[in-house]
Amino acid sequence: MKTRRILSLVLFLLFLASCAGNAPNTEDPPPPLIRVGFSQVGSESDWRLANTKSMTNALSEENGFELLFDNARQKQENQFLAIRNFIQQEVDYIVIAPISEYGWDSVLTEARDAGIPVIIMDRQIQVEDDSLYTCWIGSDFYNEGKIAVNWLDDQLALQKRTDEDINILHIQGTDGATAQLMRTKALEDAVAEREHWNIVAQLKGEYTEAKTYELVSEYLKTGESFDVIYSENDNMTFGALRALNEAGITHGRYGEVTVITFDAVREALQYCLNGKIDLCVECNPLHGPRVADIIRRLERGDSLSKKNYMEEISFSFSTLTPEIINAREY
Ligand code: GZL
Repeated sequence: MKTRRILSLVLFLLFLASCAGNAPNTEDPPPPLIRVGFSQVGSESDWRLANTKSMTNALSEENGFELLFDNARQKQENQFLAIRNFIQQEVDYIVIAPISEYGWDSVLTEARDAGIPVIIMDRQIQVEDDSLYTCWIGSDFYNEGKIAVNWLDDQLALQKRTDEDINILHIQGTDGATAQLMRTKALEDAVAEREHWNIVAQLKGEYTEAKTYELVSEYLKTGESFDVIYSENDNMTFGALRALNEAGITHGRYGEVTVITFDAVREALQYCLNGKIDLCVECNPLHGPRVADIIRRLERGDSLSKKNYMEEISFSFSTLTPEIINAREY
């Protein structure tokens, strides 16, 4: 921020000097680019790739930004290194998509001491002093989970199965990610309130297809049966379905196992239209334009709300069409 203000002043003085000596200069110098350091979780899922694309498209040079991008490859220590590097390079803003909610106090204090505003995007963070970050933009992950459990309630009522024991295989995302914590809490709260719902196992799929395929293949060897898969992102769901298919277990609209998934990337919606997934709960990754708008408003000195939520919906076989899928951005 400091560098950019000094640069603006120098450019303005040069501009005045050019006016004094010659004919008025009709070509105003372009304003200096806003330098943004962005620390991204990784590239673990289709959702994450869509999120990165949205950010790089919005924070482009033609839009007035210089983007310094770092992929932490799902390791928080890589995020700390990247943020310290951004501070060294005296960026104007730091944007963080945090891997986990915890451990941010020290590095964000360094950013504040350097006078660099921090915007948190996607998952949230827990810090002693929330003035360490300017604002957050992301999803209401608990509400996403509520959408899923309320839909399951309705389906079981339609099928007259409200008094039947319902065994749920729960596939969780990265430990400590807000999406994991809140989607898990929504399911666990629902199970606590329903005497017939039972979580048979909680597998930690790390949001990846490969890890989940391995865990579900292993789990199926126990012979435990289950009626529902509640999977905290689409890529883990794809891994689980691959394992079910290999074991000859049917799933989806007419299958033995009801499938609930989160993110609603295009491939998951296609599975849903084909009757192989029952419910896709949207988690909107297209934060780029909103983050760019937040930075422009900060540049103007506008006030901002601390938390900014994305609008989200859900999709099932009965609401999806090929046109809806084709119109999706990710
Ligand atoms: C949710 C995001 C999660 C997605 C996963 O906002 O943090 O991380 O649900 C991604 O696909 O890996």
